[in-house]
Amino acid sequence: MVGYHPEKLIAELSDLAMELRRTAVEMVFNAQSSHLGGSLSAADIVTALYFHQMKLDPANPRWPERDRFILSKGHAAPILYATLAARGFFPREELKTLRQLDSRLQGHPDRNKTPGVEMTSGALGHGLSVGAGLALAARLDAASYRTYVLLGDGELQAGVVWEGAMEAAKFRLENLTAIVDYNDVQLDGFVHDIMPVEPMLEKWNAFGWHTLELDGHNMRQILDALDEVESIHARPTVLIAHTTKGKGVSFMENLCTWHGRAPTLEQCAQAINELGGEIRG
Ligand SMILES: Cc1ncc(C[n+]2csc(CCOP(=O)(O)OP(=O)(O)O)c2C)c(N)n1
Repeated sequence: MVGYHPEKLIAELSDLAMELRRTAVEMVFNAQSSHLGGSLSAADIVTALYFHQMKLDPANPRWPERDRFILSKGHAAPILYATLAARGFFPREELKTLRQLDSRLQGHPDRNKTPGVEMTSGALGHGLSVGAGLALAARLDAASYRTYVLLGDGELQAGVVWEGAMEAAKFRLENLTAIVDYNDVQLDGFVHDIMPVEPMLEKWNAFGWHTLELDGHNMRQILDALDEVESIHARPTVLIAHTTKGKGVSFMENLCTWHGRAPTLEQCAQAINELGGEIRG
């Protein structure tokens, strides 16, 4: 049976995801640049991982036994930075420096700069192969950490993703979990128009993966799926998480025009309001 998660936990994590969305909006407004749509779609998944699922020690970001998270869709850096700061990897104050020269928070994640970032990403497609390498390394070291890789559905159009998928199945990497943030929107249009990735479940199954499908904005379903992953043996698992790009902000939802645009002050205020908060000074 999938673990029971109390209502209180679900509500707390869902609220936290909203708070992290608000933080991401503020960051992108301050920087007047970066990627909100794919940050807002990933917020619930990233919150569940960092505030419930993963073993971490923010005071010791390179603790050998930590679970690893790879943001393969590296352009969603704002939600990762908002989460890392909230989890205590670095001061929240630093979030204001997003994309500034010499900041530790560059437009795309840099593992040599930012505490808690496991992989330098941004060039789409590479996270799954690196994640498979980490998972294989864990096995060779007899270490118990797990590796989670978050991919965009548009990113799945990159052939190298499937090389990683083959490798993970060949080595039966049960300690590797891929999560597809399946919002059906990429940079300049719908994924189903530009280069369809369906049939999604059949593809991953054919590559030898265990597949789970869920609503990527339903915290209970996310936690249940992450629990179920741990009962799967001799195969990697992929969570196909159905999401909405720009989730929570009415004028951003499902629009590729908000893939990489910064809000005006009025739009920022409205977005934060719709996400249940008030703009801070
Ligand atoms: C190899 C590579 N090609 C192109 C890009 C430019 N690019 C950045 S984000 C993006 C769209 C990604 O869509 P998706 O993976 O669905 O991300 P999400 O909708 O979750 O933001 C593209 C094409 C890139 N970063 N890397």
